[in-house]
Amino acid sequence: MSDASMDLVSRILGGDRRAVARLMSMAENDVPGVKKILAELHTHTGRAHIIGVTGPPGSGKSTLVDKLTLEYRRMGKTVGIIAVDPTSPFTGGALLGDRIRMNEVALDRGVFIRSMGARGHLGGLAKKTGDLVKIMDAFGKDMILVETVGAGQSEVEIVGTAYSTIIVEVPGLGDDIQAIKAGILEIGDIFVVNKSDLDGADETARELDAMLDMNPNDSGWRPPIIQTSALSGDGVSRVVEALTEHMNHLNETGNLHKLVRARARDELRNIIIDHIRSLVDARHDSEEFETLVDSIVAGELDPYRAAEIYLKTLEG
Ligand SMILES: Nc1nc2c(ncn2[C@@H]2O[C@H](COP(=O)(O)OP(=O)(O)OP(=O)(O)O)[C@@H](O)[C@H]2O)c(=O)[nH]1
Ligand SMILES: [Mg+2]
Repeated sequence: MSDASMDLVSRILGGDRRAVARLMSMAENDVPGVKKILAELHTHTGRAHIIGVTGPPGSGKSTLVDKLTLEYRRMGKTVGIIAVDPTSPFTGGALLGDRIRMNEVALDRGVFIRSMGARGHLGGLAKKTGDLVKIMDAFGKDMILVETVGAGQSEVEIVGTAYSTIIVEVPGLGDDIQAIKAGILEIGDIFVVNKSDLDGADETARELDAMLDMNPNDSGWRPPIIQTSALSGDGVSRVVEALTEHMNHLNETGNLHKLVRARARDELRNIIIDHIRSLVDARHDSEEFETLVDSIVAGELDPYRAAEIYLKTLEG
């Protein structure tokens, strides 16, 4: 590894915020050499409690994340916040939630905030989020909060790196509540009915409860449903308690080990796929490749057989 890379690693481990921001940009842009730095940091990870926060636009995720952060800071824990917005073209520490983050959380040295939009990350947002989580973890943040908007497949993947996932809903879902069923119920460890200062919170909580009854999971954990008003902070300490209980549950049942293993498995698989892809990309206009293309066009080879032949040359 180059001196500059070594320097970046030691600066991050030493608590240098600018070095962290720099490496995060490098990871987002996938610059050459970043893999070696992430590899070096890997041995310094594994301590943080990673928490996913997802839910519909405007449900109060950022407000809740800020209030959770204040609670954890009071408990003496450091916090990393990663806000992912797959619908935003912007990236590099700007935008999402920032309008409300001009407060004590943003000024606190024990908190590190990073936002990431979709630009240049098509399909790879979940992986990039995983990289940012890794960097926050190596940086020594005790709690890492990953906020992402929505309830679709990409959000499920983005919060897939979390140990505990909070789903934030709001009162008055009515029939819409059915819409959150697919995919989201399974990933929710804690359900929050935020904006409970508005009408209809009890009813939404009851509907969620009924849905959870109809879809029991086999992890032994019944997700609690907590009413909050993130704006005033009401109920937020109960979310903190539930997160602690969920982490204890994961530890006691051995489910944490299973989660960690599943993550390691995904990561290894993705690194291998990336590697093979880059091998193919680097040589896709090589002489062997073009000769095979000619053979296919000339009707001498079918593309499946040609692919087999080509893969053999990659192995060598
Ligand atoms: N009445 C009420 N309003 C709230 C509450 N929590 C948040 N809000 C307001 O709801 C709006 C959206 O809050 P955010 O925290 O930005 O919501 P979000 O889910 O992060 O929004 P996106 O990231 O844009 O999807 C803001 O105007 C908040 O002030 C609450 O408990 N009660
Ligand atoms: Mg937000």
